Amino acid sequence: MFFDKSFIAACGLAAVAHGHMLLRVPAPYTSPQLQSGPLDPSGSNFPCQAQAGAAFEGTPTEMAKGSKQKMGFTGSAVHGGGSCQISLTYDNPPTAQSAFKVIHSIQGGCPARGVAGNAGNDPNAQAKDEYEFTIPEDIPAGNATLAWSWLNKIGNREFYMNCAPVAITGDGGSEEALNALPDMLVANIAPGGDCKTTEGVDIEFPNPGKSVENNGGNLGKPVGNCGGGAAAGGAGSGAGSGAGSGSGAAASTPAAGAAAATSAPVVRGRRASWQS
Ligand SMILES: [Cu+2]
Repeated sequence: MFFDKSFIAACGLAAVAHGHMLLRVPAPYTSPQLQSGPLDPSGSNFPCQAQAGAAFEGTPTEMAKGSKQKMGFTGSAVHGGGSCQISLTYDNPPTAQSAFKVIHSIQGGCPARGVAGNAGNDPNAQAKDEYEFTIPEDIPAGNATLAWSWLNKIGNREFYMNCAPVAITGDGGSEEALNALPDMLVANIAPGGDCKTTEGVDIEFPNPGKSVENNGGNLGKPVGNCGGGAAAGGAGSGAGSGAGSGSGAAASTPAAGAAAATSAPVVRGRRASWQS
């Protein structure tokens, strides 16, 4: 049937019928304007729904290190939930080579807890569920991009990613602590290599990090070469010592141009598997 359940649940086919979920809090970038729907399978708008010719613009939300923050959404096409991550990069603007470091993982029940299918059909509705996360104390201050990534449970195999400009404030912090966080899991699109999710499974992240909300559900690992989501500290002594020797001056100012240039190649090296 034209309107059977699987058709309705398939984002790619039913975009007109239901719209999709959009990040509401923290305030997303105003440019590029958020598009309704998952990222293109080719990765052409990875990360953050990047668009050729559209600069990343928006007023950063200030977030103090150690503070509790809230994440919320607009829309009702929650696709049975799934699993989400909240990640940061200090690259301005974020690029396909940026390392997004995970500060919180939600396994099952995101962006809606306890919903089997969709939560209605109003793309403009404020989603009921909100999620709390903490800005780590030990990461650097600076302007950053916060990413919400979502691997939906029901429907087409997709990768959603909306981003928000944030200003991390507070003293101290180190690039080493940032680099030790896991890399954001990318699946179902070209930048994720052959890493895929399975319909009906709430993705259990290979490396969710230390801050995790577990909502149960049908947890299971992604399939394919998903990189293990290894923390930077475990990436090998070569990369570790390289970062250390090159980043002594960069540790407290990752957003500064010179510091970012010093650290970026090390980070990129870790993500190179899907680029080659
Ligand atoms: Cu959708």
